[in-house]
Amino acid sequence: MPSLTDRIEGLRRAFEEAAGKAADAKALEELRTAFLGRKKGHLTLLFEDLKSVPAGEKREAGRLINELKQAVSAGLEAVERRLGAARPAAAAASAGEDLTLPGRRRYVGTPHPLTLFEEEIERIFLGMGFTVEEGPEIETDYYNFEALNFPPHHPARDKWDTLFIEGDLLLRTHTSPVQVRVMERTKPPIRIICPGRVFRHETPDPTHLPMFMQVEGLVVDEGVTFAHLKGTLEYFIRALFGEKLKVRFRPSFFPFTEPSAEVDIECIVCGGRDAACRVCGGSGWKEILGSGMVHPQVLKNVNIDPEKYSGWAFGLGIDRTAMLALGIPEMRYFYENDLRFLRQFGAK
Ligand code: 2NM
Repeated sequence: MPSLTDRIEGLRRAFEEAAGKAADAKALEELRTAFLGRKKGHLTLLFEDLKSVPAGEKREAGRLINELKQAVSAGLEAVERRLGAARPAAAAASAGEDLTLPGRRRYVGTPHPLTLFEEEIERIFLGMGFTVEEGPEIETDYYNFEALNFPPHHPARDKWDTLFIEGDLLLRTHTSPVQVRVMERTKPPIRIICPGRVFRHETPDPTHLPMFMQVEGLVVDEGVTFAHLKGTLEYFIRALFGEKLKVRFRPSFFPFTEPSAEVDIECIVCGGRDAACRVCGGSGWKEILGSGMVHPQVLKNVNIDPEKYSGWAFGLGIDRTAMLALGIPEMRYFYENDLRFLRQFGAK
């Protein structure tokens, strides 16, 4: 039996020779097991034999075994580095690949820009205590027009604006019928917004489509005034477009509100400085929504007492407002589902 010192020296040489020859991951693992294996590895056996070394020589023998263990660990790491660096480069070269090319990005789907914009509007109103309500896209004449105080011969009832289905049925031209339905079944206070698709008999052009998105809002309670309408809509518009934006209220008319107002914001494209601006036409203002105090007749129609309660409402086109906010020149882009357009929005 050779001395422990000789065995250590022999194992060191054996390791170095084997490490130099190891050419693949399998050889590396075999070498690791042979030397560091927990049960039968050379080093485990050496540590076991250390027990029978005479007391005076134990210290020095232990030091030598530990030294070998460190040398083996370092040697295995060196082999691992050599194999790791060589393998992909060699494999790639033989397969004719160029590892310096950038990776291919995989496109995962993202929410539609109109969905993102609708959610942003919802977030602002949810923050003010509103809730979101939805309703049917196919409506009756009553909910779409009559309950909303449309006179029998009002032009908006004309077939040029409304897509009729049959009999009493039509495609809703706004989301106001959702608000009528909520008022019918809810005792004030009411604070809701109603987003959804609406339909009009329109010839498509850059800013008109027969189907688009709208969001309407409604507040009904005791003591609600035009000041609440102004304050709430101004807060909403500034939250959406920016705090410093100029906003103006301009008298208007709707059958279902009295008084009524349209709301303009300063043109965010030219700021009123371009007489030929394609967005505001040089006026410096851009209309973004219609609003007003709910007509007492509308409240009566849903059995809410207009002597006790009052309300205000607004309606806004999501598509048109998103076009303005995002600088999109064609409403059709929202519905063509061209990936080159859609990929510009949402998380990448
Ligand atoms: C608008 C403009 C002004 C409106 C009114 C109502 C209801 F149901 F309460 F009477 N809903 N929405 C309204 C008011 C809508 O859209 C331009």
